[in-house]
Amino acid sequence: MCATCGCDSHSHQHDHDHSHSHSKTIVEVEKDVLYENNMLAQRNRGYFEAKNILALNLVSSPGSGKTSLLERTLTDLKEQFTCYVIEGDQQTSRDADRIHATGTKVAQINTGKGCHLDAHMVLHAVQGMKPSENSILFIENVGNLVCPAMFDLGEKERVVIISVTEGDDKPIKYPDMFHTSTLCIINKTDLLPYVPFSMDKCREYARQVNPNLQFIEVSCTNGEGLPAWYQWLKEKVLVPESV
Ligand SMILES: Nc1nc2c(ncn2[C@@H]2O[C@H](COP(=O)(O)OP(=O)(O)OP(=O)(O)O)[C@@H](O)[C@H]2O)c(=O)[nH]1
Ligand SMILES: [Mg+2]
Repeated sequence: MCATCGCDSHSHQHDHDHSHSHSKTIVEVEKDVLYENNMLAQRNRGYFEAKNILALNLVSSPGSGKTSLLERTLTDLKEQFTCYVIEGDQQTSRDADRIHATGTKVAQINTGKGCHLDAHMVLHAVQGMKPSENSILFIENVGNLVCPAMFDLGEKERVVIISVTEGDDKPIKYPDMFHTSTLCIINKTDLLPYVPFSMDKCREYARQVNPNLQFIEVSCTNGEGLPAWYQWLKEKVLVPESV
């Protein structure tokens, strides 16, 4: 159970009449937490828009390849964009160390018992980081396909990463994450010969929960497909009007 979002409460949301007092209290707390989060997310979004910062929230199960994707991206695009990274993990600065090694400014957030980043954490990280105008801010969320879906961070786009080792049915088992994302990156395609993963089924399941979802297939290990991801990024970056 997450100490901050009370995700334990979700198992209480049945269809039948359920009037235990503890259940009612938990739902109210969840509403309050999300209300406050959404207000702060709007504040973050306004800040990002004012400074023309493209903020992207990278979400996935643990180990799908979020940090690997960032390592490749930051290395390959360092001459073209100014980038910043916020790293979310329960413990350690291992991912921040990997990002730091690419020469990118990075802030690590350790959530402790928490299973997701929230808008308040991002606000604090951004205040310390002071990203420059016309930059890209990548926010790597805690590896978790459930709770981060509920927490708006003020990002422009949410990018969900799934790797072929996880099984092609994840989009219908964890629909909220795929429903709230703009782009789905399917990673570890180099392993396709060794695992029972149907690309067609995965896309079909994902479209059932989000007909507008875009897909890019990549391998962070051999670099296959990364140019399509870089192209997607370039199209999202708003070029400031010349003065
Ligand atoms: N074969 C293969 N392995 C990959 C690929 N991308 C990442 N990996 C491996 O997958 C493991 C997890 O990668 P990470 O980038 O740490 O994953 P993550 O999503 O950042 O993990 P958390 O931050 O713990 O949620 C590492 O051992 C990577 O080397 C890929 O495209 N192919
Ligand atoms: Mg990581």
